Amino acid sequence: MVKANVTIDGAAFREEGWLVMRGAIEPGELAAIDAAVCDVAGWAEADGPGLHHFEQTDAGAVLARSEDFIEHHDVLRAFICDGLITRVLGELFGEPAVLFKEKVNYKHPGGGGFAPHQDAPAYRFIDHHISCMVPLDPATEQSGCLYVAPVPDAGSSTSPGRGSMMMTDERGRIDESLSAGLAWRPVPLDPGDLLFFDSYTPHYSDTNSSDRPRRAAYLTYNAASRGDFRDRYYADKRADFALAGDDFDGERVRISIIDDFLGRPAQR
Ligand SMILES: O=C(O)CCC(=O)C(=O)O
Repeated sequence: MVKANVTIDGAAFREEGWLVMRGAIEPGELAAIDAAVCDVAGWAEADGPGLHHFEQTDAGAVLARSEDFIEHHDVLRAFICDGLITRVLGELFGEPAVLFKEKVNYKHPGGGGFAPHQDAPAYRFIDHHISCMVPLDPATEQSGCLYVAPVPDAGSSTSPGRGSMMMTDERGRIDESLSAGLAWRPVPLDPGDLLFFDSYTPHYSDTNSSDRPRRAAYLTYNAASRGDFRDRYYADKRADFALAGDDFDGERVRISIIDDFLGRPAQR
């Protein structure tokens, strides 16, 4: 079970745009989630359910991301839709949260990083989301942890999260000239920790230069009063990918609606 006694610092989330909760998940629960994520990764190789994306590393083609899987795994559905995370999000949104999308980024050794971006342009239909990163392996600077920065209009918003300043270009990235001016901070995490961040919070990550995978689930929610868009999001994303193909410029594999992922197209 997740721990009942964690404190939820909503003021820190509104001030910073992110919130780290250390040791929030009990080891037994964490082991069950880890095993469930291994099941999902197995589906990618066995033509099972879910939407899976591969990337090329110097060691060969590896799984980069799995998404759209909760209908097929009871352990993950319970953890994602009815547990500590939705309880915290109820506080951060100020009302119940509904799942918008779920994914696992595997970041195998040599797996690509993500250019500085905000998630908002990738998440259609509504303009505000909060994501929770659930690391399953240590996320360190070497293994490719997230770096986050406050948006420049910090503190001026009354929205439940950050100011909604969009800083991205047509690719969905934060231009280098803007990115260079942001106060980036690494967020190293251990399994059991949680990182909540707003869809306007600038973030990026580096290639995994360690010799172990850096797996992490990213669970994205919106305020329930705005509606339930999950089915529409995945129908739209699958249609988009069918039309646009599997890469950007033949150089970067398409795993997102925006061009933020720096991994190479897989040779399989
Ligand atoms: O997993 C990572 O390293 C970064 C993930 C990310 O920024 C994203 O999926 O939008």
